[in-house]
Amino acid sequence: MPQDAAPPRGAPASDIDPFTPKNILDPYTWHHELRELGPMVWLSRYGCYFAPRYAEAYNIIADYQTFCSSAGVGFTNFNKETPWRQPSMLLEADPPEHTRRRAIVGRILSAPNLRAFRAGFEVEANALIDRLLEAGEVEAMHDVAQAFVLKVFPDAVGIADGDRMNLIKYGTMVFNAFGPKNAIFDDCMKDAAEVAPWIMERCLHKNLKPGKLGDQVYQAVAGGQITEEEAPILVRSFLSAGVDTTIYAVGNALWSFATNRAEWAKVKANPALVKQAFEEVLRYESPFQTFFRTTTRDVELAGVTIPGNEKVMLNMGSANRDPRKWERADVFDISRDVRGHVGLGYGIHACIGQMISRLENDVLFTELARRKVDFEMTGPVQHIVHNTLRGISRLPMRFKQG
Ligand code: OVM
Repeated sequence: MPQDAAPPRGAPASDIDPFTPKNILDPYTWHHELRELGPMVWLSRYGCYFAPRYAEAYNIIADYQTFCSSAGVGFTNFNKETPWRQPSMLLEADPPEHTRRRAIVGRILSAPNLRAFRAGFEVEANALIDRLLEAGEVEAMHDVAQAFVLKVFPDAVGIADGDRMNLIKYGTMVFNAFGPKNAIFDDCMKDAAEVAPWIMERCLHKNLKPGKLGDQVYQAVAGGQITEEEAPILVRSFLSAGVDTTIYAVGNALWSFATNRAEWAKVKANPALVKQAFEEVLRYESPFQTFFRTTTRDVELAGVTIPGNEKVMLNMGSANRDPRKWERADVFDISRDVRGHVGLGYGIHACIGQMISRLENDVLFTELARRKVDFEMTGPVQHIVHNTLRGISRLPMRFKQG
C-alpha cells in the first residue's frame, strides 16, 4: 500500500484488484482491508473510487441526482464508451424517464399482482422436494436452485419451455459486463452472438404467453402508459435481472443453512421465520455485490472531492458486513435485526423484482421447512468466478426427511 505517496485526489489509494479470481473467491478479506483504509478509497488499478463502508454506500445510493445510473451501473462509463447492449430502460436510466417506466413495471411486479402465482410455485416446489428426497445426493445448484427458478420464473413471465439455459448464459453476460473487460468478461461474451438475439426474440409480444407478466407490459402499451419501443426492452429487464440473481440467492441460502445448522433448525421448528431468514441471507451472502454510479458534478463525500463524470464503485457485500453498522457482521444469524441491509439496493433503483424473488425463495424454503426436510453438504462448495455476483457453481448436498 503506497501510504507514503500522496493519496490521489484526497483519498487513500489501494492497488488491491477486486476482480482477480482469488479476490472474487474470497471477497471478505479485501472488503475488510478497504473498509479499514477509509470511507472513500482510490482503486489505483482501475482509476476509480470505492465506498467500502455502509454509511457512504447508503448515501451514494440515496443521492441519485449526484450519483446517476444513466452512464451505466458498471465500470464502463456510457459517456465515454459505447455499452455492449442497448441500455436498460430501468437500471441504466435516471428520472424522469425512469420514474414513469418504473411506476408501470412496479405495479406489474407488486405483491398483490403476484399473489396468483403462489399456488403454482408451491406445486412446483413440492414436486421438486419429492425428487430431492428420492435422489438423496444432488448437486444443489443444478438440481435445486436452477431447477426451481428456471421453471417458475420464466413461466411467470410467460416464456415458452425449451432452451432456458440461455437465460442463465444471458444473465452471466449482463452481470459480468458490469465489471471491467477482463478475461471473465471475454469468456462469457463468447455466447453473445447466439444468446442475445434469442433473448430479444423471447421479449416480443407474440412469443409471450397471454396474461403473464411479460404480456402485462404490452398491455400497458395498449393503455398508452409506455411506448411500443419500450415494451420489449422492459421485458428484457425481467430476463436479465430475474434469473441468475434468484438462483444464486437460493444457492447462497442453502449453503448458509447447511453451514449453520442451528439456523435451519430454527426455521424448521417455525417456518414463519423463512422470510426474515431470507433477508439475513441477502445481507450475509449478497448475490449482487459490485456495482457503480457516475458523478454528475464535482462532489465532496467523506472529505474527498470527486470530480464530475467519474465512476464510484459500491459493494453491497461489503456494506452489508460493515461492523460499523452490524454487530457480529460475519455471523449468519437469522434472529438479528437485519433491517437496512442493502442486498436489494435502496431508493429509486431498489430491486424492482424483489417481490417475485422473495416469493420464489419463500415458497421453496417454506415447503422444505414445513416438510421438515434436512440437507447437508456432501463435498466441498465451489464459488463462481464472476465480476459482479456472489454465488456458487457446485453445491454437493444430501436431502433427507428430518
Ligand atoms: C436490466 C437489469 C439487468 C441486470 C440487473 C438489473 C439488478 C437490471 O436489464 O434492467 O438489476
